[in-house]
Amino acid sequence: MNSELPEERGAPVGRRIFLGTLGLGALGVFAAPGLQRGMEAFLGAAAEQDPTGLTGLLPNGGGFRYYSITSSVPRKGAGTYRLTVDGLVDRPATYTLADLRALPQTRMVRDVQCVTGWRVPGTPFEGVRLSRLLDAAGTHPSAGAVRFTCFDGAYTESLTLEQACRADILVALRMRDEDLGHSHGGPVRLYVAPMYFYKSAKWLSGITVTEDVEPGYWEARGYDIDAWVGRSNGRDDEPTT
Ligand SMILES: Nc1nc2c(c(=O)[nH]1)N[C@H]1C(S)=C(S)[C@@H](COP(=O)(O)O)O[C@H]1N2
Ligand SMILES: [Mo]
Repeated sequence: MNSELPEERGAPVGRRIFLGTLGLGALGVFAAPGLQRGMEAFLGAAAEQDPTGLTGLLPNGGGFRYYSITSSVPRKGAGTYRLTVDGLVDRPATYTLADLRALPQTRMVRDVQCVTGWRVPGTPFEGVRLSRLLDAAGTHPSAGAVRFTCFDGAYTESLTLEQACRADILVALRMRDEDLGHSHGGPVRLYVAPMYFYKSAKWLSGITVTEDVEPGYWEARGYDIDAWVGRSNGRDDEPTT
């Protein structure tokens, strides 16, 4: 599944019907302020009908857009969430949400920039530095990259080990000073502050240390692997860090 670009997918008729449905639903849900839970339910329902990736057109609150490459994503919370760290490491580990919350938290406020053009200024993210989890695991001398997997069962991302050790990359538990909601990739997403937002994998479930970079979902479909804001993907946006 998901082997083609969104623009190339789906029958045109189905897409028209889908967008029509979406427009009506959006009016009903987004007219009411403060209905975060209702909005998440709506986004989930919309994504359910959307094998095309067009949910990227949906507002996700506060200037964000909702993206998911899968039609549905299971909900995970304190009881069911697990993050595994494995691959070329001395000490593989599995973290619960409580484990992650017990580690030192770093809060950063930077702009968020999507490669499709939208930008959200001054967004607080908070969580555990990725470098801390990698240090705890102890990477082998042959390690050169990190691969990220998600409990949506489909999205992947990657960084070089050097990039992954930067201080401005978080395993984020909070966004805008609230626990990460499901629609933003909660309970835990990656946050790669200096790069386009597609690097910030939502619903993070696995961190695997590898020898070489394995291109992530969008990179296998043409986006740059080194996704520095303003210096990649043919764009000249203001850097976010
Ligand atoms: N698991 C997963 N992570 C993902 C994506 C996705 O489709 N699935 N989309 C990426 C893209 S292109 C963007 S712009 C952001 C959108 O995050 P948001 O839905 O919180 O606005 O998530 C990124 N991480
Ligand atoms: Mo994006």
